[in-house]
Amino acid sequence: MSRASLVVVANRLPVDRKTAPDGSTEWVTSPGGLVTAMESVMRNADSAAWVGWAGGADEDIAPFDIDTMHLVPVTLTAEEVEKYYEGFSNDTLWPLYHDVIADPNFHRTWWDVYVEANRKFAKAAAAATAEGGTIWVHDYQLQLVPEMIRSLRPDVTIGWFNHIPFPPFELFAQLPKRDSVLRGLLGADLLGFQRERDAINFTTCVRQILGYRASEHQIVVPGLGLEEDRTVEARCFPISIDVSVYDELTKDPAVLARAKEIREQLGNPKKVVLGVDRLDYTKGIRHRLKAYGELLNDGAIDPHDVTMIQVATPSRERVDAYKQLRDEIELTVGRLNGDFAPIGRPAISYMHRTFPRTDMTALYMCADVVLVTSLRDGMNLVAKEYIASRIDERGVLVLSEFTGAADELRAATLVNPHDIDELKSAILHALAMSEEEQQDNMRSLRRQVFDHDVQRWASDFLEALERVGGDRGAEARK
Ligand code: ADQ
Repeated sequence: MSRASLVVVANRLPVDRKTAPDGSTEWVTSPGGLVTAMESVMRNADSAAWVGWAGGADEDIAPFDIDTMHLVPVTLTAEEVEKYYEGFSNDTLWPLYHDVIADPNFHRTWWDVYVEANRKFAKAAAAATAEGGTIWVHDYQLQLVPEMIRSLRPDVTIGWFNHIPFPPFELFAQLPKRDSVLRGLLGADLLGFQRERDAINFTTCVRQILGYRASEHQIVVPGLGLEEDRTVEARCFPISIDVSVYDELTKDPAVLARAKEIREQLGNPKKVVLGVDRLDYTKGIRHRLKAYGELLNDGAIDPHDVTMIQVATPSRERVDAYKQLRDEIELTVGRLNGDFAPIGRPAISYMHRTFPRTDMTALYMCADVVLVTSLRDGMNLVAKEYIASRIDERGVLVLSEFTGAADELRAATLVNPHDIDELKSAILHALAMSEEEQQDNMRSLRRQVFDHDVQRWASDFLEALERVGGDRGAEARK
C-alpha cells in the first residue's frame, strides 16, 4: 500500500492471533471501543494504517490488511518485551502514573530499551505516513514517539492521547528521565488526556520541570537556533464506548435469554452485585472484597438473597505485583465462600477469564448493582458499558471518585473506595434504592453516555488536531 494520510500508532495492533485445532493461525480484530472508534475514523480517511506490535517476540510479520484496516507490525525482541513493555511501561510508568498504589520499579537498562523500542515505532510510523499526513499516537508506552516522529517528518501533524491518568507534579517529579519524557511528548501538536485535571497536571509539570511558558492548555516550546517557537495544546477528551453495540446486544433475544439463564444458574437471588475488571491493583478489587466481606460478616447482606459476581480478566501475568494480587484475591474469595456460601451456590462467583461481548452484556443486564471501586483509573469503560446495557433504566452504578468517569457520571453513587465504611454504606444504599430513584439516576446517566460516544470522542480529537496542526498540513500539501 502507498503511504497513508492517517496513521494510528499504538503499542498493540488491534488484532489477536487465533490458532485453529489443525494448527493454522488467523488474525481476528480484538473487540474494544478503541478499535471500533478507529475503524470508523480510518474508514473515513482517504487512506489509513495502524502501526503496532502483534504480541509475540522476535517475529517479523509483513504488513497486512484486515477488514478495512492496513496493519503495519513492529517487531519487538524478547528483551524489548521484557524491558520496554513489562519493565518500563508496566512496572515503572503504570504504577507511577496511578498514584503509586504499587511501588514503581526502575532500572536504567529498562529506560535504554524503552528509548530504542519507541524509536522502532516512530520509524515505522514515519515511513507509513504520506506527505502532510496525520499521525495519532496512543498511550504511555509511546511517550517519546511524538518527538522522534517530528525529527524524522517535520511535515506531519502529530497527536497523542493518554489512556491513563497523568500524575500530579509531586509524583511525576520522581520519574528518572522525566525531562526526556516531557520533551518526547512535546513533539506532538496536540496532547489529549482523559480528564481536565490530567491536562493541567501535564502543563504544570512542563512549567516546573522544563521552565517553559504554559497556560492550562497551551505550552510554548522554544525553538532551537533559528527555529520559531511552537505552541502545543494539552486538552481533555474523555474516551467513551460504542453505544450502538450495546444498544443492539441488549435487544438480542439470545443475550436476554443468557441474562435470565445466568440469574437462574445463581439460584435466582433477589439481587446480583457485579464487578468486572482487568485483574489490576489499580481497580480496588481488594477494597471491594473487604467491604463486601464485612457486610456478609455483619449479617447486613444475606448470601441467600444477594450474590456477587466478580469477573477478573487475566492481565500482565509475568509482572510480580500482578501474580501477588491474583493470589490475594483468590485467597480472599475462597475464604469468603468458605465462611458464607450457602450449600450449592457461591456467595461470590469468581471468574478469571475473558468473555465474549454477548456474555458481558448479559452480565450487565442481570446486575442490580455494579461496583467500580478503582483507586485510580484513567476513565473506566465498564461503568459506561453497564449504563449502555440498562435499556430498562434500572440498576445502580457505585463509582469511585478516582475514575475519569466520575467527572462525567455525576448521577452515579460516588464513593471514596479507601473509606471501607463509606463503601459498605454505598453498597447497602445501592441494594435498597427504590425503582424510582434508580430510574431517575439511570436516565440521566444514559443521556450522558449516549450523547458522548466513542465516535464523538475520536472526531473531537481529530478535529482539534486538524485545527492546531492545520497550518503545517496545508503547507506540506501545497
Ligand atoms: P483498562 O484498564 O483495561 O483500560 P477499562 O476502561 O475498564 O480498563 O476497560 C476494560 C475493558 O475490558 C472493558 O471494555 C471491559 O468490557 C473489558 N473486559 C473486562 N473484563 C473482561 C472480560 N473478562 N472479558 C471480556 N472483556 C472484559 C485503560 C485505562 C482505562 C481507560 C481505557 C480506555 O486503564 O482507565 O478507560 O484504557 O481509555
